[in-house]
Amino acid sequence: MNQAAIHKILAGKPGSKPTPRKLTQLFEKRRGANFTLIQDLFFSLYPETRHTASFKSLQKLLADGFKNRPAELKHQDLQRQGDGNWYQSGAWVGMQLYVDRFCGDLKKLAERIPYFEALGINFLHLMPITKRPSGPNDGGYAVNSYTEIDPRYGTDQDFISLTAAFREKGICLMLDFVVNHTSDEFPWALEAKAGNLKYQEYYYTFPDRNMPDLFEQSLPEVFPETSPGNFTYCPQMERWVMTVFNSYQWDLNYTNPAVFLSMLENLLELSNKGVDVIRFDALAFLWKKIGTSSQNLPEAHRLVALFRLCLQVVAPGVIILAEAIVAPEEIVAYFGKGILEGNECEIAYNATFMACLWNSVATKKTRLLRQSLGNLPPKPDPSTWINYVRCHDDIGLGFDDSHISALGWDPQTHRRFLLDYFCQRLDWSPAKGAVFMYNPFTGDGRITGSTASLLGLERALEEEDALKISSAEAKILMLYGIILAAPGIPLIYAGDEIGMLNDYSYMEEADKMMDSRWINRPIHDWDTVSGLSSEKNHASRIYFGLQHLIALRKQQPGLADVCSIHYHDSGNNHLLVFERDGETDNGILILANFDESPQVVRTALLGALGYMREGQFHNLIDGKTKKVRSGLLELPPAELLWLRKY
Ligand code: OTU
Repeated sequence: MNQAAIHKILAGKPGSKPTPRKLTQLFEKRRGANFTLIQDLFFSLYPETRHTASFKSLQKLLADGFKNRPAELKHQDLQRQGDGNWYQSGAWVGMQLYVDRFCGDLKKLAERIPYFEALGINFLHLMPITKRPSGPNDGGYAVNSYTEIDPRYGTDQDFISLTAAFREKGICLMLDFVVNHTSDEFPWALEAKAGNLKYQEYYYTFPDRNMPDLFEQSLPEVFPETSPGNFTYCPQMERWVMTVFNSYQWDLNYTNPAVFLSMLENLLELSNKGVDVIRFDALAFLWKKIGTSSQNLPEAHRLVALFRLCLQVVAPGVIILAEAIVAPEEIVAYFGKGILEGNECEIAYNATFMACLWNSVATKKTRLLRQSLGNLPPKPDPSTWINYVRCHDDIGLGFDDSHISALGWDPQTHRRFLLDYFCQRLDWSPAKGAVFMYNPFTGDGRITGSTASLLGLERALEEEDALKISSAEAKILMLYGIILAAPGIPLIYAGDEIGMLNDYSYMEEADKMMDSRWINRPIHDWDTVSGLSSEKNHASRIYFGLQHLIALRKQQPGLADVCSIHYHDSGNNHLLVFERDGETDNGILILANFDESPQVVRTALLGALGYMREGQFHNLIDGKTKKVRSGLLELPPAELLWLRKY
């Protein structure tokens, strides 16, 4: 049983409106229940603080955090401790967006709530909105503040009002906590540059290249094209500073307990503003050790669990998403293992699923997907996935090499093929993507581009080829129809709902031109939105198709996270076939054809699984029951079926 489950028992049945006294009692209980674990984790990371006041400071932060938490949020916390885990409901459908590029600012975003409601979106990930440097800032992932709203988005008050409006409408809000690094203009960095030794210890700084060179022997590079190496020389400080990401993103030194405590304070403050899900950015990188890749180290896990257990004492309704785009089994580890099982992050990005979907698009085959996902270690019960097709970052090809080899493919050559397929190096490929961060030494590269452009819509529109346009539309809806049926929270990338293409304008902006991820961060096309009308053009067909799938998903109890998933081998490698909640009457069988030609599946399989009776099957998507006369059911290219159980 994880700590959250213990808290549920301690909280008992939520009364209608608990008194402040009762709320405080519950806080004390949670603090008591988490105390030993918090203490253990803290002293295991910071053994030298045993005889100092650090642990007392931590306790005070928790008490202050609770005191400052608005009563409304305390009540919401208690409601969320009711039956089940609120984030595992099948009713959540998310969207990720840049506020400025989507609609301008926070006030205007509040006015767009009807747009979200119409599509069925009730979970929003807003890309960073706090203060950042005016020059290059990695889309806000270089932070000057963890809690103050950047004036371009509005005021702190606008933000508080927005969170209140979201609460009223039942919209869940996710924001980033850029936990691994600050910008080089963050107050601590400015102090460090000015020679303040205390703050130099907030980062990894070194007087010469000795330590950096030792680290470099085993540290991979995240942005080899724009920010090679992992250290940057700071002339003001006359020291080298660790910068694993961009040179202006300084890695925080979590071996210093003061850093943990200050960041905990920031985390609690952010949560108290009414954020529901906190996205822990780049959390795999939190602990550094010479001789290792400094990713996914056990200390990083303990640190995340420590943040989590502290946050839970103050705000049990707030949960954490792991942004760990790492090897499949390493991702699952962020749900917590051993004594930390279910005590680390509640949600993680299902990056393996995403990468395998794109692999299936290029190869038109599904075995790698089935094998990779079928072989994943099971996630703990109280955790869930975010399933997505595209996000603001690149598509990393993070498959397990052994799975690629098992298919008889050479991993290196296969990755090269995927880059060629998506990044315009093969004449016959419909995809129009771009390479991100090609590393000539390792041959590694990642892929970027919008969903629609990667699936051929851009090229098809250029060629004015109606058949190719409809093929691209079908692929978009097929991929989204798959993630909408997968266990977890589906997350739509804003713009995909109207089939937005690559945006090449970044090439003209000095602070963006080197970062091809901007190709998929478009300015939302409201003209297209206002022209949406049933079946008229590609944007309309995608939008209404997606709207229909979202509504359908919410009606199907069998698609909630807690329901089982089972991948079936249909004998046809072009088809992805998986079943949700198959043990019950709510069972749904999902079939998708990744090939460019029609493909067949044996009706005997559908019958044996309970999705066919007397030669008939019922497809929930078009609401039709059809009869199959032969022993084979044929799926046209990019066809998606959600079959109802008989
Ligand atoms: C995250 O991604 C963010 O999503 C990016 O937008 C940021 O640039 C970055 O952190 C720095 O804040 O390197 O290319 O293996 O892939 O954490 C994306 C994990 C990234 C990394 C991921 C990172």
